[in-house]
Amino acid sequence: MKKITYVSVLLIVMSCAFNKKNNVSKEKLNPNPDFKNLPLVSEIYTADPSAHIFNGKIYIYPSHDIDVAEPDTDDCGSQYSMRDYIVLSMDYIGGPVTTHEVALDIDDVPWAKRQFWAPDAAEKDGKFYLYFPTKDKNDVFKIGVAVSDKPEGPFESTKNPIEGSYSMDPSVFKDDDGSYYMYLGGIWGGQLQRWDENGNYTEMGCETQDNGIPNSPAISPRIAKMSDDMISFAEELKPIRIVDNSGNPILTKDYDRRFFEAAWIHKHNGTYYLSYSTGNTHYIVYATGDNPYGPFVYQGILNEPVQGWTNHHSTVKIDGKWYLFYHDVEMSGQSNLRNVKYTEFTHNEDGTINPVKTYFGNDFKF
Ligand code: FUB
Repeated sequence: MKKITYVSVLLIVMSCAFNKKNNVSKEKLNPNPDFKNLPLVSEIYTADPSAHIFNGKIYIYPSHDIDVAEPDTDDCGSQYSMRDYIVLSMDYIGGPVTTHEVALDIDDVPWAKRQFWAPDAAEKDGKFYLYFPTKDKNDVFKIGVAVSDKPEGPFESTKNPIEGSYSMDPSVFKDDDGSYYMYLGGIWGGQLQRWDENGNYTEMGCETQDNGIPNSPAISPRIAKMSDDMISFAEELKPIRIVDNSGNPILTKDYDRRFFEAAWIHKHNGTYYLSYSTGNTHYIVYATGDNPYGPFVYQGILNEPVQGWTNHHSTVKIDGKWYLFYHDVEMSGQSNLRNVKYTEFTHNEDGTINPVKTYFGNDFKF
């Protein structure tokens, strides 16, 4: 049983208040959710947590959700209209959480128009790099980068997006040899379907959500090695193949397994684990490979659906244990007002991951 604390009571009261105005969510929320974990912070809404150990502390780079008037009438993600980033930190796992000052505001990004979506961060030679997706003046998602001497910021944005970048949900993985790789992409509102695998762009509306061919291989997330300067790519973005255990590509129509958004890499016992969200089936699943570029072989579920439409995560090893950082909508009951949480997860001896379920009781229905 989780402890009933002052914070829990406050959350229940807030949750009731927000549920009353829950007229923009599409999902049917579980009427009696029994969550296993508490939100990390309750003073702001946070989502899409990218967790790292920097300078011996745990830093979490989340999206900062805000309540906006935009209705959820399409699948473009217009209700996710965030405009700044705020970093969280803990000195140790389970310790008090610090909510830092604003790390980056959209007004300080010269090329940005709207929507600060899921960010990530990396450290190199004592400098910290915040990678973030936002729409440019033409409403096209690109990836920006901002630099700081401190992990919590404030960060200073470069003048332009990373050349050759597109779509959203960047995550940056540091390999054991000191190389850094960016993974990115997301379909539907994330616009990856507008870009072919050679980086050619076709303008299209939100009604075109994938490649439109159910039996064709699903749209792939992309990878590029970072240059030494950490603010540019050392190569063009390349697609990452995700295949089943017979080596056949996961198909567009395979909604339980195909890539949607939120690509993240961790390395365990020499194996590369690519985990990602399946979007409209709400899983975080994972596939494994023997190098950063793949191909990656689909293995199974890492995180069962959470309450709320989106499911977005990161993984980090702390003191020899693996933790999953994720979000749900316990505080608001509203899909675009999320709260970040974490829980431990484990790998089996054969390398598979024990799927995480972050609530007690029946599965959520969508
Ligand atoms: O937070 C906005 C978007 O929702 C993220 O970029 C996606 O991964 C989804 O969580």
